[in-house]
Parts: sequence; structure tokens; C-alpha cells
Amino acid sequence: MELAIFGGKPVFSETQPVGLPLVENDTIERYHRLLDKVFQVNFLTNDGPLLRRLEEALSERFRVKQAVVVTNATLAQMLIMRAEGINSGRVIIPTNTFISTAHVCEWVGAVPVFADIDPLTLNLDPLEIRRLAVPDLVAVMPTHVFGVMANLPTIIEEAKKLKLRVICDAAHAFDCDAGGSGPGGCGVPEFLSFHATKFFSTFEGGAILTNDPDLAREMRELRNFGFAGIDDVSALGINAKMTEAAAAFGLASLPALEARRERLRLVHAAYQQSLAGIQGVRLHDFSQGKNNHRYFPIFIEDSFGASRDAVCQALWQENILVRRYFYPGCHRMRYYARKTPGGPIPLPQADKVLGKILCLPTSFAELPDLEGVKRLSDCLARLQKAAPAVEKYWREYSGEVNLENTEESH
Ligand code: T4K
Repeated sequence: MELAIFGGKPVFSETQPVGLPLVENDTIERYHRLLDKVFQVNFLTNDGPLLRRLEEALSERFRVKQAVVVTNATLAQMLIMRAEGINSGRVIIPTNTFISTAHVCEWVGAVPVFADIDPLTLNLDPLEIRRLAVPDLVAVMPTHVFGVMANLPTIIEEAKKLKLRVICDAAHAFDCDAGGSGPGGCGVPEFLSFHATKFFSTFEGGAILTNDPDLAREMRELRNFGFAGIDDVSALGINAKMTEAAAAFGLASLPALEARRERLRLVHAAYQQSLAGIQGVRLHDFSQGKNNHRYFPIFIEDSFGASRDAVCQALWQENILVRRYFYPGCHRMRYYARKTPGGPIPLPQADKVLGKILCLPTSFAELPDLEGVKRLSDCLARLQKAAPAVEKYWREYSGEVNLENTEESH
């Protein structure tokens, strides 16, 4: 079968995005029934009954005292930082995270300091805390990338020595854990994302998990403009309220999650089997604990014979919209890179691993997931067999978009 870059028919007739939302038919039915109730009660937002039900369900699920539901994870992070009084100083974040983790630091008045990662977990390397310690450091903010938990116990220990706060980006980590401890389990505030592409979604949404009732109360005020009561504004709040329609979608999704996770687990297992024999394809290690299996990253090693970007472009031509999360790392994103005189400071582990990563779809449009996995894996095997020609094609015909030639290269 001819590869699409050489004029063959694409493996998929429809595009297969990485972030195809996970929505079952029975979830949609439950959602419609809940929406009917929303209109019967005619309470559409502002701490409505469904939002409160969702908060209770989440605090029970994550075994924390409080779950504070908000419009998205970006605002969740902002509320925690405001409530914790972080409005200046420096905050260590791993470079391998979504750009919002860094941006929010700046939005609240702090400066993100980008740290290198452990190449095996892809998460913040705890040793970086000591290396990057400066007097105005105020916090550390690890991320559980792809639901593999950051080493929070060690990070908390290191942070204590320097009197730093720890806040955790658990956007990927819904229903994930390590050694039985999941988001909210280590006693520091953590926030989740319920974006459409996530394992658990409310279209857009997020939540903060905490055991501190005062912090939760403060964040509930902050998400509602700072109102502490009618006509009583106690703080510089913002609008971060989740609507009843979004909360309804969350509640409708909850009963589907065990089966959803099992479906995704089978996809992971199928990929692990079908990609194992392909030269130069390295798989990510998910053996640490429970995972929701939403992401399936692979690494295109040198022995594949073609570069990651050549493979990425060839797969796009096959209608497989793989993504390079979180290439090139926050430290090399133009907005942050240009702030460092002389250009971004290299972070060797992240630079190396983010040059190889590709996230594959874990659900497929219009065909059974395992059939999608098989087609994609066969395609990768054919790409590897034709690697020199794939690389040559990429170099010759795609020079203008070749990231090797841009300032984001490394
Ligand atoms: N921290 C971390 C570690 C995060 O990953 C994120 C979000 C956050 C914090 C912030 O959370 P929120 O404030 O968003 O709650 C997407 C998401 O927009 C973003 O939420 C997510 N991380 C990030 C990992 O992925 P993009 O720029 O990749 O999105 P986009 O539009 O390119 O979509 C990805 C793929 O999914 C595309 O192929 C299209 C497909 N898609 C997307 C949507 C929204 C669909 O098929 N259907 C859809 O409804 O950022």
C-alpha cells in the first residue's frame, strides 16, 4: 500500500484527531434528561443545584474534603494562586506542561522559572528545585503529564526545606494514581481540567481539590467576583463559575467512566502489542499506578531512520492528526524564549525527549477503536520500512515548515 505522502490513498478517509471527545450514547441521553431538569427549575448558573451535586460527587471520588468546580483549569490555577497570596516572586514549573501553567503565573504577577524533567516520567525532576533555588522563589508547581503522577512526596519535602508552596496541575490526572495516591491525596491543592479533550469533560471546566475548608470558601468567593454575601464583596474576584449545562454534562458522564477507562485500557494494550516490533518506536512507561489511558505518547528514536517531524507530517497526510505535546517546551515558546537574553537556557532532558514525542489518538471517528489502532500501527510500520524516503520527502518538500530551521529548534 503506497504511503499518502507518495500519492497513495490515506489510511483513514476521515481525520482522526488526538483529542476526539469521549462521549457515549447513554451519556448523551442522561445529559438530555438533566438539561430538561435545568430548564424546569430554570436555574442556569451561579452555584446551581447541579454544580453542587457535581462538587459532592467529585469530593467523594477523589476522597478530599472539598472540590471547587470552575469554568476551566486555567482559572482554577489562577484562583488557587490568588487565594494562596501568590502575586509576585518566582514559581518553578516543569517546561513539559501546557502553556497555561506558565501563563497563569504571569497573569497573577509571578514569574515562571522553567525546570527540566525526568525523561522517564516526563514530569518535574525534584532535583531541579535545589538547582533553581533563588531568594524570591515562592512556589513549585508540578504537572502530572499524561496522568503519570509527579513525584509529589519528594517535591513536597524539597519545597518544605525552602518554605515554598506546592500547587499541582492535575489536568491530565482524573482517576490516576501512584501507589494508591491520586490528585488531592498529598495534602496540597491540585486542579483538574474538564476540557472537551480530557478523560472527563464538561465541554470546558475544571476543579480544585483541597482539604482546606477556608481555602475552598475563599475560592468559591473568588470564582463569583469576590462576593462573600449579597452586596458584600470581600476580595478581588473574577467570573469563574461553571454553568448548570456544563455541570449536567459532568454528572451525565460520571456513570460512564469505568467502562470508558476500560475501553481506553484496551486501546493502550493493543498499541503496546502492535507497536512493540517497530524499530525505533519507544513506548511511554505507564506501569507506575492507575492511569485513565487518555493519552498514548510514543518516541521516535534515531534508530527509526526518519525524524519525528517527518513521521508527524507523513501521518497527517494519512489523516492521523498526531500531536507533539508539549513540544518545544514552555521555555522555548517564543513568548518566553525572547524574555531570556541570549535565548532559552537549554534543559537537556526535556529538549531531547520533546524532540521525539508524538501523541497518538486513543479513540477513532466512525470506526471501532481497535481497528483504528491496527491501521495506525500498520501505517507506522510501513513508514519505518520506508524511513529514508520519508525523511528525504520531508526535507525536500517541507523545508518551509521544517521546525529544524526555526528559532524553536534545538
Ligand atoms: N494543564 C495542562 C497540563 C493541560 O493539558 C491543560 C489543557 C491545562 C492545564 C489547561 O486546561 P483548560 O484551561 O483547558 O481546562 C488542547 C486543549 O485545548 C487544552 O485544554 C489541553 N490542555 C491541551 C493538552 O489540548 P490544543 O491546542 O491541542 O487543542 P486543539 O483545539 O488543537 O484540539 C486538539 C485536538 O482535538 C485537535 O485535533 C482537534 C480535536 N478536538 C478538539 C476539541 C476541542 C476535537 O476533535 N473535538 C473537540 O471538541 O489544546
